[in-house]
Amino acid sequence: MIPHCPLMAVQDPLPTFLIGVGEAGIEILESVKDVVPEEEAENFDYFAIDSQNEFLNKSSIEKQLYLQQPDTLVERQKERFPFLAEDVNFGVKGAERQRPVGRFKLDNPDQPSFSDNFDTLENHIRRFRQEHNSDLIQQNKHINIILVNSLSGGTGSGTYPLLTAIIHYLAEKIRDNNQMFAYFAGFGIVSEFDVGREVKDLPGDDGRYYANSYAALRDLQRLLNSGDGENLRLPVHSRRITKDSEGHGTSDSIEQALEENAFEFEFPPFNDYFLVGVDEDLIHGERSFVGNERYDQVVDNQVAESIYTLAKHGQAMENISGESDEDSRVGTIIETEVRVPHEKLVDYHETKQKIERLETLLFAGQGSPDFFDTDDLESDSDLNEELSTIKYLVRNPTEVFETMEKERADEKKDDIEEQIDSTFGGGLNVVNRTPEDLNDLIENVEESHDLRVIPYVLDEVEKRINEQEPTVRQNREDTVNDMWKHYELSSHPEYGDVSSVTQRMRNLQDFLREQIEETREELETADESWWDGKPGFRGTREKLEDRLSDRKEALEKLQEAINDYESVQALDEAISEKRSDIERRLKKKKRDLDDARDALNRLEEELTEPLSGRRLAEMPITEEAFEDVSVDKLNNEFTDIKAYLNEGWVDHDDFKSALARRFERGYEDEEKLVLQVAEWEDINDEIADQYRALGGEETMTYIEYNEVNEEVVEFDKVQIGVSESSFNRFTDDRHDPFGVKFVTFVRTGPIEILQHYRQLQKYAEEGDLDELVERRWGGDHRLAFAYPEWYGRDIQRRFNVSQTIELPFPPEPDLEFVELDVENQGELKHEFVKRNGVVSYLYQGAKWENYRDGSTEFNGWKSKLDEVGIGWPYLQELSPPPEDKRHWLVGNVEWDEIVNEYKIALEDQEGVKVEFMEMETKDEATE
Ligand SMILES: Nc1nc2c(ncn2[C@@H]2O[C@H](COP(=O)(O)OP(=O)(O)OP(=O)(O)O)[C@@H](O)[C@H]2O)c(=O)[nH]1
Ligand SMILES: [Mg+2]
Repeated sequence: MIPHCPLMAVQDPLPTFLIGVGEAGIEILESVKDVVPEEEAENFDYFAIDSQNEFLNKSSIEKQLYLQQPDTLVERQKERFPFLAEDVNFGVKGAERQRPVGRFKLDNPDQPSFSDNFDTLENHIRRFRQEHNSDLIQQNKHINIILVNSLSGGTGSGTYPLLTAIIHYLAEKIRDNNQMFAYFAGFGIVSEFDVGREVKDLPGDDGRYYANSYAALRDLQRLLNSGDGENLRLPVHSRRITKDSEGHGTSDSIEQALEENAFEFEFPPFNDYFLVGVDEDLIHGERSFVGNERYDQVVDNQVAESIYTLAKHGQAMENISGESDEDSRVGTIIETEVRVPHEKLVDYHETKQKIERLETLLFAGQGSPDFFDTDDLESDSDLNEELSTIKYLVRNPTEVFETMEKERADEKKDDIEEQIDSTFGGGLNVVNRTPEDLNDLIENVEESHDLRVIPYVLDEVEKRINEQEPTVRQNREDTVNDMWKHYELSSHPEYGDVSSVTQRMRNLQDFLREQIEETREELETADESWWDGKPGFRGTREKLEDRLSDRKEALEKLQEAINDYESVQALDEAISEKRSDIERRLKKKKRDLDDARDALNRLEEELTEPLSGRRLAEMPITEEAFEDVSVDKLNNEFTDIKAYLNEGWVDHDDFKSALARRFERGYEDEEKLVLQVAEWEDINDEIADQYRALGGEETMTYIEYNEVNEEVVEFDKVQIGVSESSFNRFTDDRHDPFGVKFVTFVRTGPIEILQHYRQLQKYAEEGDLDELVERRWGGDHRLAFAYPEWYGRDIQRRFNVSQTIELPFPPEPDLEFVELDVENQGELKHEFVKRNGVVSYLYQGAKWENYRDGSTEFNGWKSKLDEVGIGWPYLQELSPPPEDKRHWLVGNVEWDEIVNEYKIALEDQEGVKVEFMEMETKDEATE
């Protein structure tokens, strides 16, 4: 059981500036945006950096930096960038898992150049700080800067040390200039695995993830140990080129940030660095579900919630997070939640309502006595039954009213009649209506009633049409036959040879049109005759004019009869179309009903037996909650966890167990694989001492919930013992009333103590990492290193770093000054060669404890060789064979020749060009 812990006061989150780099970094920033409540949004700002434009384009984050493919001929540049191996490939998209390419895209001379990128970042951070100045001047306040990226890709992982250098510098500047604390934390997503696995069984199908993780973790180790005796230097290579050639990117600020084109770390840059493991099998391919959440969401939400908690309770965080100048620890985070699935229950009841609505709509006819006698309904299957119901409903529209109370049904019918009357009227009115009128009517009725009364409307309209149809049909027939007779078309040579009414109708039309046309032509040419204009007589023109108007009248009359007939036909057709339309729409409703029923079943399952996720636990809901409960009641009365517990819809005991389990999860080893400490017998004393000096492992849990739930959030079921100082409870009225959140921060160190790190190191040493990158990097994992300057020749050699160093030319050593525990001169010479005397002398010069010469200033080559990563064992390795040295001792070979052999070996074997400076002896100097 955890001891009682006083509640903490709530505060606004501290101003927090987040920088997300690469796909993983940007995704996580998006999750933070979702997690931060709207009313606190202004305390957060986001900056997305990627070398892949498509990710930036689809991101909702406005502040962006696109690391472009540099224009300058990359081939020409390579030799000027010691971290670019000769065979490095620049693809078009992003850095394609190549860390050195990521670094180059940030540190390159083109636009945006490194200096431009520096300025952009500085401006964003400065502006953010200024915007929050008024909050910040209040006591105890500080600003957070958080860098998020994966360690196993190319862009985020390859740029993070250099970005860290910039941010570290800017954070220091804020601390110095503003008497304000700037907290700087990093979150690194790292490929996780069970320690001890064969490399071929590691998750995921791209071995570069592991090589990159290893190199990035080694960089992290360098960063965390910086200043321990020696400052860590991070050179910016593009600046040499920029300044030489074009002269841009030389703002004062960057000049101040750099010492001879390099950042210097006098102490570890991070206040905290958190490693977050991902399983490459689960995060790729088909998105895997872990219980109730997708795996990538689990990880992203965990990080997002932790960042939010860090921003919100940063004040307390300061007490345990690192003092940046001495702490070289790393951490991880575990976030869990217990929730009452209120939203899902609301959803359940809304779905249930929807189903009821759809059922009434679809099965209105089921109440009628002869419903089940229908032939269509012989099949037993529900599906056929329901589909038949729809057909039945459409064909038997009055059934709809059978399921209603008589009074209501009558009222409905009356109203529908009225609407039909006002659109269609009765009697001959129908004849003048169009299908558009029918559409309007249907729309109006559907709006004031619903879909299922439409077949009734169609029936009613059809009835009226049917009443009129015989009259209209008879009228057309009579008109045609009368005219046929009148114009004696039966004997017409061209038109007379048909018998059906429709054919006769068409011929009559043609005949009349032809007559009209001919008469018009005749009228145009006919001269006025003597009889024209004389009363009682009809002249030629008058006769023609009479004929014309007779034919016109006839045609009009005919046309009218035809139109009446056709409009009735058109309405009839529209009605059958509408019937099938309604049937289609009802079938669609039927599908909606099926979907809703499925959803309801799923919801019920999720609510009664929720899947427990790794992050999120949802409380099961009891059966009573599924019965007759209105959505309104849910929304008004079930507003927090307490209400659910009081009503008995969630079992209080189960709830307390869930709280205990989620709390304990923060303390379980399997939840913090990347931070597991190696077996004690594998740890050497020095590391063990460091571990103890740093305070071993520290755990701090934040428990957060809404204050309305205070009386029901209890921890009496917690089984593990934890000290009072390792957790805090926070309540407020802003927190989600349906959830309790646990965020656990674990810190330990040094990084060498971690089993995960040591396993990667072992893979590297035993050639397993090389095997993993067989296909992509020709079996050389060293290509994962993007900061070879920080490592020895073993790594640098892969990059063919060509450098020139100036070495003092060593004065010939005199055996007189050599002090060894031997008696005679012959033995001394022998021992001198045997004990690497020459190498020791060259390496340490007069500082070598066995050499006592006060007359030269030769202090050895050590410091110069360190700059190019050549340590004692390398120098020893490239020494000329002992015989040569023996020859020199006996005077057969000149000292100059021996020294020259070293020069040649350094050039040939290590690619380091040596230039000798002449040494002054003390005597010369004083003369
Ligand atoms: N948490 C989390 N991890 C992710 C996500 N997408 C990719 N990763 C992990 O991130 C690593 C790959 O790094 P990315 O962020 O894709 O790489 P990048 O920085 O964009 O670099 P390049 O694409 O190689 O230029 C792998 O370990 C993935 O498992 C994500 O959405 N969330
Ligand atoms: Mg990417």
